[in-house]
Amino acid sequence: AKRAPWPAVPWTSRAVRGPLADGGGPDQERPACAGGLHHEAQGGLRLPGHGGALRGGVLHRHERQRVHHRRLHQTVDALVYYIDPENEEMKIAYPTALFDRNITDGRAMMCSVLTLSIGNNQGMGDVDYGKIYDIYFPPQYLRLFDGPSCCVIDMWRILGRGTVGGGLVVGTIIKPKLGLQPKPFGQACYGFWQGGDFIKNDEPQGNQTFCQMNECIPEVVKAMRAAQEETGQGKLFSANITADDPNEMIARAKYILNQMGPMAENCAFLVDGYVAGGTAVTVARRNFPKQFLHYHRAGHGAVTSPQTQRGYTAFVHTKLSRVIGASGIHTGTMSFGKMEGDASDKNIGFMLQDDVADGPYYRQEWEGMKQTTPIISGGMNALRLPAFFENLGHSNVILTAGGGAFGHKDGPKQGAISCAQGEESWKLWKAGTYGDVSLSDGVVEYAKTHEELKGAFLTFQKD
Ligand code: CAP
Ligand code: MG
Repeated sequence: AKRAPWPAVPWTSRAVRGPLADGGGPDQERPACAGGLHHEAQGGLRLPGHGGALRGGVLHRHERQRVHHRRLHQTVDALVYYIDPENEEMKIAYPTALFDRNITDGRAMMCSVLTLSIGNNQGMGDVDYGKIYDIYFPPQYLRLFDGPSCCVIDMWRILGRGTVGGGLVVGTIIKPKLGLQPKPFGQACYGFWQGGDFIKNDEPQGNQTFCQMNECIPEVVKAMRAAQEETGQGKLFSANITADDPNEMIARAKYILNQMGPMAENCAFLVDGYVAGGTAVTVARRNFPKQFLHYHRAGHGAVTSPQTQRGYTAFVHTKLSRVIGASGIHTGTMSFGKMEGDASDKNIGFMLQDDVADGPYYRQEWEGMKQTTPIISGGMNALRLPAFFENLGHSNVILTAGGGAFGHKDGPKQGAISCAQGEESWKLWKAGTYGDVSLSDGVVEYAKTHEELKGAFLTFQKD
């Protein structure tokens, strides 16, 4: 069949609104979203019995040959433009015209990008394995996505720290497995807020029968008001609005905002974006653009783990979250906590926060799109923070430490303060306050005169 030449494929709607709305028309200058499907020792798409020759990625066998002989601008087919059988590496360019757009406003749809790039290729009978290691968005196409509306800078403002270099937001998680009912839940918040900034619902908690939202949120509001009055500082709470039904999410969010009243901006919305999907994230982003959108990613390891030969990496997953507008996303602990990851994961942080950043294959220009702030979590405590910051190079992130706060021998207030001291000790060491000593010696030196960090040593140090 004769195909319409690309880029003359009609691009129907131009009614794109919002701060990134100036990207109009077909995006044909550069090969569109290029997904790098890759291998490493065990990744890649391979034809069984073909001695490691790479298979044409998401393309059908017969299509593959055809696109090889056709120039990109003649078709909306995806193009496999690079194959390195040795390294089991392949790169694919997708004309952005292939991706579906909203009928309402012409905006781009991440689900369509994913359907094409990580869709059925993952289940094909003759695909042994294949994983996306990087994905690039041409700026003109990127502008059709929402991007974040808020980020850590808004938190700094609420906390009274200005808008530049406000440093670590010290947070915690209240775990449902404690079985706390609304009143003790509120008391736990109050206790932590004596020393800390930010509390999040644990991702499995929102409206359990033993702690229902319509009783729990009023207790949180009460605790927040009291803690703010007593400490003279702003406090933040991230409420889980994740649900199967967008109407339920919106109902939860409206209820919470209503309860928060004049403190509404102190409230973030947590969406468990891997299990509930990108649609849930977009529901929150579009309906509540004034709220910090907290992307939790429980379950992502099923596709992102280095042990998994399919799916995409944590780098790709977190990068996509900035495109669709998360204000903050969990990035793991870069080997310093309990979750999988290694020190090089700091590149995830750079991709989320910088305006131009290098992924493993592609340099992404964000062209002023706001940052998505890394949320570091999972087995973190004060003692693990200095080396984490040293690896990352800064501390402008959000910490949520569950055990690291409530597990502190003197309680959550001291646990929270110890985390802030962990940050300060790193800054002082870096500034040379302790002379030419190792980071850990510098932190020990600091702890000698700071009770809470000393208490963290007595609680968390293993040897
Ligand atoms: C951390 C946590 C978070 C994980 C998620 C948990 O608790 O609440 O969900 O951090 O992982 O349930 O394990 P602790 P990630 O602080 O007590 O360890 O941040 O990598 O998405
Ligand atoms: Mg959790």
